[in-house]
Amino acid sequence: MEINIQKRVLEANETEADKNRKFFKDKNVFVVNMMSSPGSGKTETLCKTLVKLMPDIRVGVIVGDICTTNDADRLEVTGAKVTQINTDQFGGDCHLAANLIIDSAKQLGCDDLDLLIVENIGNLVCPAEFDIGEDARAVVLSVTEGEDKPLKYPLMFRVADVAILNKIDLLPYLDFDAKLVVDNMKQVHPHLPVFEISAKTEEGFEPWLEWLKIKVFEKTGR
Ligand SMILES: Nc1nc2c(ncn2[C@@H]2O[C@H](COP(=O)(O)OP(=O)(O)OP(=O)(O)O)[C@@H](O)[C@H]2O)c(=O)[nH]1
Ligand SMILES: [Mg+2]
Repeated sequence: MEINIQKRVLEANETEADKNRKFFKDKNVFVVNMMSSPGSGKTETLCKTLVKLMPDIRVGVIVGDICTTNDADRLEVTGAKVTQINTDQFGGDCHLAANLIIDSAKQLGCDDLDLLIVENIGNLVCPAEFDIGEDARAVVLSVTEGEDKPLKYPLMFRVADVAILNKIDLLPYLDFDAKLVVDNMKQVHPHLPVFEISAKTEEGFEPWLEWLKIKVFEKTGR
């Protein structure tokens, strides 16, 4: 019974995701769904990424959290158009479902955007199951989380189109094997592109920015 309910929820989500996909296609905007466990550095990575991409690439952000507008406040400083979704109004969901995205996207007004980034709620499990009509999924893992996480939470890495290994500035202070975590990611998803960065020091950003720019160009022609 529980399995049937879960199946219906995901089927209903897929219908909404298809509507979002059509909307984003009509608006000719490239959409990235950024996911990770809480605190691995999604917002910090985005703050640095947005400053480096704009104004050449016009970026908007929808940020999801259960409570607070902290992340929207941090992201707005970059000058990007930002809107926050708080799921505590809808029961405190631990992921952004497709039906929550469209109103925020309309509120941002995607007509003058090349790139829309959705910072999903911090959670390495549920967001991977909910298609939001995005073009690409990015997963962020930080070096403080353990090399085994891609093996323990494989769905997130399987559905990802790109992975960011963040906080590499901390490597000198940790017993963390960066090669092993990348091998584990590739065991789950063999050709997954992985970018090793520090959102704090901005080390390693160029290949990640280049990947994003190419993807935006491939969809929008801009
Ligand atoms: N040393 C170091 N700290 C970082 C780095 N990136 C982020 N942080 C810190 O890690 C903490 C969490 O970063 P956030 O960007 O808020 O993480 P998040 O994934 O957006 O968190 P949620 O939205 O709550 O899921 C903050 O204190 C950041 O300053 C990094 O590259 N190096
Ligand atoms: Mg955040």
